[in-house]
Amino acid sequence: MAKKKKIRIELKKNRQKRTRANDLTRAFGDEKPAAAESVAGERVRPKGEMSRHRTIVADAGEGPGAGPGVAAEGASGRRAVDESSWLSGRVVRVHGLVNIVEAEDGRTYPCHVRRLLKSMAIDGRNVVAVGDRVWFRPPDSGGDEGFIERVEARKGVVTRGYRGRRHVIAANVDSVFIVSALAEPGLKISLVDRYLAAAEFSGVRPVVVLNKADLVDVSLYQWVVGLYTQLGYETVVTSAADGRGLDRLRSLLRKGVTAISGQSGVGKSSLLNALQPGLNLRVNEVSDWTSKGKHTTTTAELIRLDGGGYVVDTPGLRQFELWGVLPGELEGCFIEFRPFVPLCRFPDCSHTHEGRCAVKDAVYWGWIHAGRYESYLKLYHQKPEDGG
Ligand SMILES: Nc1nc2c(ncn2[C@@H]2O[C@H](COP(=O)(O)OP(=O)(O)OP(=O)(O)O)[C@@H](O)[C@H]2O)c(=O)[nH]1
Ligand SMILES: [Mg+2]
Ligand SMILES: [Zn+2]
Repeated sequence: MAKKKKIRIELKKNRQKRTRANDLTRAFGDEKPAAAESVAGERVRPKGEMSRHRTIVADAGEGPGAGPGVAAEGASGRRAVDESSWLSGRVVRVHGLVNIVEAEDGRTYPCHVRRLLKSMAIDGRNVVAVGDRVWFRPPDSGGDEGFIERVEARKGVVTRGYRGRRHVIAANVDSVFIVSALAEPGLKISLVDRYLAAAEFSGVRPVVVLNKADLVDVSLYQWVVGLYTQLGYETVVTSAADGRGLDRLRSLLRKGVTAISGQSGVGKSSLLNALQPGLNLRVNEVSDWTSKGKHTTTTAELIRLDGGGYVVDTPGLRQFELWGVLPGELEGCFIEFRPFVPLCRFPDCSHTHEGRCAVKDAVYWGWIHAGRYESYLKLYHQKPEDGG
């Protein structure tokens, strides 16, 4: 663990964004194979920094035949593929080894992933995630399952870290609702901050949703709304039970793909059911949220909404680690820290123990909320958070 950390710090080269263009060493280090270049769309880290993450399948082209999914095959002796029969679609559900792909005409096909694509993935998992845009070969006549031949480059991803591995929960996500409950289970600011940091890191627009407002005196939580609104995050107080806030959510959902995340039992599925009657997503029937019956939603699913837009209902996570975010990159995930970071005495200031730290000064003067700074420290020291 400690060894890993050391390597990571070397890689960090703090403040890479300020490196001048005439730095030849850096330019050299920047050279990447063409395939890596084309995945720039998969932003898993703040702008302007090199990615340490290898990407499974890269793609620059529009139609079948343009990307490395085929090129890689060519290197080992191109086989004859009839790409004209491929269809494009979107993965709406992953069931073990079978992926449900929705073609453009709305029909769904169960599909396996071609072995070549699997071998290109680092951990063998998550070659394909819900929301992925794919090209697939539909089942032959008489066959039951098709084959995913190519996966397009991803844009926004919702990931979680679990036992040191990165798990993509949803791909090509524009926005993420970070759902918390004001009660049952009680609000945990540090968990909200953790989700917010993850969203910043992935370049996905976060919306803070504070649900179960019917169970509390909302005036006691006005400061939370104020805190996140001042940071520039859309913050909505909702109740799946009495319907407040749902209109606002509905209008936020109208465009693009929104992932619904948050710990188990906060009411993610209930909110979606209330937003679109008829969805009938399974919700926890046990009203006592502390009892078993937790983790009612078990797989992510992409759902088309009547009013436009798509949502991905996700299962609450037991543990939510910020996979792949290095301690030195965290400062960029706390948006209000950004203006202060360049003012610290030491260019590689971690804002934890150093003297003349502009971030700590800002906390002292109240320009940065102390609770947010505490969340930063927790994340910096990689303390796992019980996500439900
Ligand atoms: N009073 C009240 N209860 C709610 C509200 N929203 C959800 N609940 C209840 O909270 C429990 C959990 O709701 P779910 O929708 O299953 O929660 P979830 O976030 O989807 O949980 P997972 O699928 O396990 O991640 C259920 O018993 C719901 O009836 C709300 O706004 N007010
Ligand atoms: Mg659910
Ligand atoms: Zn500092």
